[in-house]
Amino acid sequence: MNIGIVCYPTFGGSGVVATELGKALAKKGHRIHFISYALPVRLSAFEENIAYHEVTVSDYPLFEYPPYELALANKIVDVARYEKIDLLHVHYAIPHASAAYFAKQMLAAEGIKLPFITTLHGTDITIVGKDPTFETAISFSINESDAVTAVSESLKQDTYYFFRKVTREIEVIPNFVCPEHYNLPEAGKHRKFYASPKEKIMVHISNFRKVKRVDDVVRVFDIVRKKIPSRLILVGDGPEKSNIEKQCRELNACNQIQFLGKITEPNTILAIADLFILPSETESFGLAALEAMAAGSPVISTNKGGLPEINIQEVSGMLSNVGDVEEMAKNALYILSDEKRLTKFKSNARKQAKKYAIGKILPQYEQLYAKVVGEPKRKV
Ligand code: GMT
Repeated sequence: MNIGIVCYPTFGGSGVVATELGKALAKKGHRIHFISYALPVRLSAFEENIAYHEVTVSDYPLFEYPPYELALANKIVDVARYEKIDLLHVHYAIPHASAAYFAKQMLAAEGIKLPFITTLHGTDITIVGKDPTFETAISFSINESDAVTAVSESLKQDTYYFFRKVTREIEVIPNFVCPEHYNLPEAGKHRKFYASPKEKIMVHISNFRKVKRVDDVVRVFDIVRKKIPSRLILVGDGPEKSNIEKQCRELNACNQIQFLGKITEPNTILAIADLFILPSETESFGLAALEAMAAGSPVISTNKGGLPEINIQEVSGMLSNVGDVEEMAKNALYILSDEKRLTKFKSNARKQAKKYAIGKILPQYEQLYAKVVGEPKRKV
């Protein structure tokens, strides 16, 4: 199949899922056209069957807000016309679903059919999308999609709850990992650069937005480090970063906390993690937690959104209420303080992640693509 994929090119989970999905589809012989405003971060090397089409937006001085959505719709039309794509798959509703709808209408006027699938990722529904500024447009473009998927059951329910006008059936296709990316026995030799053999390593990866509650990560670590020799590695960057640096200084913990920024291969850090911590306010899925599990790291997380669907209490990790730093620290100490228990949690985490191996999830997307392309055309 000839498939267009629209996504954000950044480090966020939706862009990562879209890129890894496209790469896996390309390996199976599909021709993939990524459409975005920059090269997706996980698409750094040449890959067979993959093309990249950049959306450029006019910087005419009149535009205080450059019309990205219009430029994107135009690019989709261009790619569909000349590359003859069979199907468009957009990741993250805003503004990708409405741009896809607009492109579909423009193409229909030329007699070209372009069905599109919208995958909802999380904040496009739970934070940004439910903002009244977007609500009507989001509901409309979800309803007009030829198929809609959500990355967890929780996100599907949230969509119906926040968007009362959404009537479209939503299929849950969970996020996935490529287990071989996380099997890095060689990475262990880097451990000595981050911790002594006696110290445990806790890791957190995020975009440092408020919703991630990175301050709770540091507060949990501050309790843990007083009981067990340990280090904290923080991966990623974002608006809260300088507050977190300040917090580390105030706690006198800078010697034990390392900020690595936006590294492109977090799997090498996850390979040396003893514990991953994700205390988010909400998380539609928590791809970072799944990646950590795939690398054999148990997860301390909150119990909100889709997290309980992937992190299983007392199996792959432990879950707590949002903000319950004391309990999260108690759970972290419970896992880290006993070697046998830690080993068991690590092996359980790997097993749990294998349920989300790409080999199991990819066919679900392929079946959906076949259904959408084969289906009689919905109203144009
Ligand atoms: O977490 C973010 O703010 C980024 C966002 C994104 O678009 O990348 O993440 C969302 O999508 C991921 C991939 O499906 C999910 O794993 C994250 O849980 C979800 N984030 C939230 O729901 C906060």
